[in-house]
Amino acid sequence: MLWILKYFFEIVRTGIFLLVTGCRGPSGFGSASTAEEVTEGIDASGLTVIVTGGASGLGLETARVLALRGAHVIIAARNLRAAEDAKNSILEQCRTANVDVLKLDLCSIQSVRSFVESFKALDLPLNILINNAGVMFCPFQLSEDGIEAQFATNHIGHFLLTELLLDKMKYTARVTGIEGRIVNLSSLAHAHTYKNGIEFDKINDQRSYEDKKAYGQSKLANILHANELSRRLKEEGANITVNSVHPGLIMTDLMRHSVTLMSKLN
Ligand SMILES: NC(=O)c1ccc[n+]([C@@H]2O[C@H](COP(=O)([O-])OP(=O)(O)OC[C@H]3O[C@@H](n4cnc5c(N)ncnc54)[C@H](OP(=O)(O)O)[C@@H]3O)[C@@H](O)[C@H]2O)c1
Ligand SMILES: *C1O[C@H](CO)[C@@H](O)[C@H](O)[C@H]1NC(C)=O
Ligand SMILES: *[C@@H]1O[C@H](CO)[C@@H](O)[C@H](O)[C@H]1NC(C)=O
Repeated sequence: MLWILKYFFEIVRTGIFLLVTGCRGPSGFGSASTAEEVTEGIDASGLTVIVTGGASGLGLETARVLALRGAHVIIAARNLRAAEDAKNSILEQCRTANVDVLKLDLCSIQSVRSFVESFKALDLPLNILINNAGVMFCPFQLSEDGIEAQFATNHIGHFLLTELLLDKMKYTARVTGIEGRIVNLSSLAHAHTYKNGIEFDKINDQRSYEDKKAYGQSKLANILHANELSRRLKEEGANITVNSVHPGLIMTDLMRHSVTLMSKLN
């Protein structure tokens, strides 16, 4: 009997209850709230935002609604055609939207570096960085830098991207007096990882690779990184907050490698 209570308490405590029921949390919003509702009345004009993976799924909705609120949105995507389509679909709904597309393949260190160069060449401020792009449960594969693909895309690429953009973000926060934001899209899946959490010695080891645990590992790295960076920025007195979020369970292309989840779509 006690374990039922304990289990129930756990569901409430971890927010799964709110997630499934759509009940509103302390913020006044719940999992049933839309991005438009959450940002209603917010004037984001004057803010510049980078959304990685902004050409589809959650990233596209994020880019769309931020643009709707007046932000200058940079869609960072590896597939430029999809990104141009995304940009046009946003413009169709909102003629005045300010959206740009820049090439970024997070699975490539070289590509992350050239993205940052192109972005800096635009000479824009940077207020918000949304580390959203991700892959899930893909078969074992090494990036061109020899790193396992989920870890390379979900964590290493974003790690480097954030590092390279941090000066720009600190500068923007300082001269504008507006708090900067870094958001990492993590997942509840961070709790489902290898026995030792992050297997530092085996990240690129095909023999011990398990697609789901490797995803959890990369998502755990997202959270740990957000926590540590947040701590350091606070210590430095930089006016930038760092958060990681679990966005809920949404049927997007992310499920392309998961037969079980895909079958729920039909
Ligand atoms: N959907 C959920 O239920 C859920 C739950 C928990 C966490 N999340 C997290 O939420 C984030 C967004 O997921 P989503 O559901 O919106 O998935 P999605 O629809 O598959 O979108 C992911 C985006 O990331 C891009 N991407 C993948 N690899 C990339 C790379 N190497 N370089 C640049 N872009 C790359 C994809 O581009 P391509 O189309 O070119 O591949 C796509 O635009 C992910 O970080 C995911 O882990 C989602
Ligand atoms: C998440 O958070 C920190 C701080 O934003 C960043 O440096 C790191 O690269 C991000 N981690 C990811 C996406 O793995
Ligand atoms: C930090 O950001 C907040 C919110 O934008 C702002 O009110 C505050 O004045 C900023 N602080 C500094 C020291 O710039």
